Amino acid sequence: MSQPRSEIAELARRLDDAECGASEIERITIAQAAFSTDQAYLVQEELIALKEARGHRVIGWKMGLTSRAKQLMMGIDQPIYGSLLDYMRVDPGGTIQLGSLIHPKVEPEIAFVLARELRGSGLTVADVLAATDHVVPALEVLDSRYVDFKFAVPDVIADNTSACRFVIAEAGCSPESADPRLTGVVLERNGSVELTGAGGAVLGHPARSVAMLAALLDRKGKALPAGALVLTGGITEAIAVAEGDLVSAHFDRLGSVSVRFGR
Ligand code: OOG
Ligand code: MG
Repeated sequence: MSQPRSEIAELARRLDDAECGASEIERITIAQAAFSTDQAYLVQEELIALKEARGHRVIGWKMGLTSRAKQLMMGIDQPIYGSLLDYMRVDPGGTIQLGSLIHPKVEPEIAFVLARELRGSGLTVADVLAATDHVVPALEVLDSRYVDFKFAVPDVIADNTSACRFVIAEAGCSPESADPRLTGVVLERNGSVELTGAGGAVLGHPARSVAMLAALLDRKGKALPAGALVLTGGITEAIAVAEGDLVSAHFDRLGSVSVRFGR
């Protein structure tokens, strides 16, 4: 079912306002049960265009719902993608102010930085690894713009997959010196272990998440350019945060990344 351009634009504006005003909104599929995944990606594109019109830049991509932990947590078993914009990037060890967010959660991820363009729908793990410059520890901070952080697939796609903030460690490793599938991670809050996992939780190999992203973008005639930054998806569940929390993710061989939450 096609939807008038004006409705797509209106949904994007509502989501953008919710993010900018840190106020939650009702999910789209409550009023529009037939709202589809294809329509949702159009809303996402429009939402990003609104931000670009204000001077923001897309600086990377993210995959979501790529691990069983995340799929079970959110009740959705379909991987999805979104864009990362410049204002979302926080320096490692930096502070995120909770006052400008709705109900943020944080999750550990392995990020890929590409040395070469990746394009097409049939890429293998080996193709992705051969095109990878380095892999690097990341924390993603999600903040669904929907009431109670609850949504169906089209809702979360329209909402740019809950993208909010992200932190990338200063240094990573080549995928030859640290196998991303076997890379273990320990997620800590204020020095106590909260959750643990390994890269293989992400679609069997986090490089498969990059291949799936390339395939999804290919349907739109797009490629991942050389230098692209890709967050491959939460390895563990995401944890809710409170003022004063220091959250850190320690990855075998890759290193650590942390972020603090302020008022
Ligand atoms: C959707 C985004 C999921 C991930 O890494 O699984 C995501 C959500 O859970 O709000 O970023
Ligand atoms: Mg994520």
